[in-house]
Amino acid sequence: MKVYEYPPRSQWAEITARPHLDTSSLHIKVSSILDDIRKRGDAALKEYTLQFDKTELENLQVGKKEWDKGCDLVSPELKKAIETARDNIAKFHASQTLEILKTETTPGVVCWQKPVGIEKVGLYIPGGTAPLFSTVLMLAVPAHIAGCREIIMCTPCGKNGNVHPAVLCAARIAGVDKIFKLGGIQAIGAMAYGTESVPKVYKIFGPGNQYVTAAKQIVSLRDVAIDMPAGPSEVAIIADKTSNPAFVASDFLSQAEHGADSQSMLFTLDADIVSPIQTEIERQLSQLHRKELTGKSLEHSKIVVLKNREELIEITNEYAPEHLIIQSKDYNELGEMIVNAGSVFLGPYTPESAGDYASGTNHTLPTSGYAKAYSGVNLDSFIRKITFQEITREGLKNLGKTIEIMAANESLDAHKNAVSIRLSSSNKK
Ligand code: HSO
Ligand code: ZN
Repeated sequence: MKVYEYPPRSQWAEITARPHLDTSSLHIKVSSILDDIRKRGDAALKEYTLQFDKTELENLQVGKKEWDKGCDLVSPELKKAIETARDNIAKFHASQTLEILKTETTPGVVCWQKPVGIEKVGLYIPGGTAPLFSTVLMLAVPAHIAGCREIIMCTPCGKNGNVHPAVLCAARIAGVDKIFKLGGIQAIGAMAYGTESVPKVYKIFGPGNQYVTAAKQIVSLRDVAIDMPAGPSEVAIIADKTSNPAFVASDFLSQAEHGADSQSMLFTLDADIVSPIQTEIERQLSQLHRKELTGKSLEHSKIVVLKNREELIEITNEYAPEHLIIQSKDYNELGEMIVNAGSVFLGPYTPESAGDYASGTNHTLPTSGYAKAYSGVNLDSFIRKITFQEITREGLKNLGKTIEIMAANESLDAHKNAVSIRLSSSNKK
């Protein structure tokens, strides 16, 4: 962990920079695999799964019995926890539903927006050492509320050919329709193009490694929409002398634990709190299962002591963290000043873990500074808003001149005629 005390502004760009992951060199390799999947469908999916994941698949889809059996392996305690999380995520995302508002912009001219769920969505859940079944809830629950008609999911299976039981259980509880045992490039290609077994979807969601990210970028150029650009996970914490060093350290580590490329940042005005927090980080780190990997991520994590409140807020907004935890005494006031962040956690009893699992907010969030322009996944991510309008004869009389003048000035006669012809017609229907 590097500590910066009162860094000059000229150093801020370096402090807030993320390690740049250049996936362009991967693109040629990933593109050729995607092309092959597009051409050869299931056969290509099976071959690449054997080559990359060392698994021979007969059926790509998880059968009903297999799904039931996986769910039975999950303890009642975990099942209940998943259900509680599902309920809170559902409550929060349902609260984002928009009321349809009809607006009369000119007498006789009525316009409105109707939210419609994307018909077919594909969710990607990575495998790895700790399959994050919580991500299944974060994607499938809002998809359901949005009214998506077909929700499919791809996730790699283990060497034994089985998908992790908790992933199966979360998918059942969240209402996923079909699961396919596909990981990495194969999963993204299958959902983007469709194959004999895997339906094509219109939008792909979910995190993944650099191969998944490259594949999502490539398929999004032509074939399918994607949720957002993805990079390594990160947290920034703002703390002061009233903050509990053990709480701060636990949040710092909870994000670092995700992967060697994760980043945790601490911003403070109080140089005195740095040492007790560092001591706590060392103490808690030594007790973690994933202490080696977490230690690696700490190597590029940073503690920054700033001169004043303006600097504190400015550097936080410049960093635009995926997660921001504010544990200072004036956390509400500071929170109001935040304009760039994926998700903000206010006060000493609001750990990021709450949002990661069960408070109700979504944990699929913009990383790498994308919080300056993107929102995290929410109900809108699964919806298109279709505009409607209805104009009466009287309404067209009121607005017609404006349209005709504009059309004429764009030299678009047919546009003008579409109004003139109606207004001059004697047919009152
Ligand atoms: N912090 C992660 C989400 C997660 N944490 C899943 C635990 N499980 C990215 O926002
Ligand atoms: Zn997390």
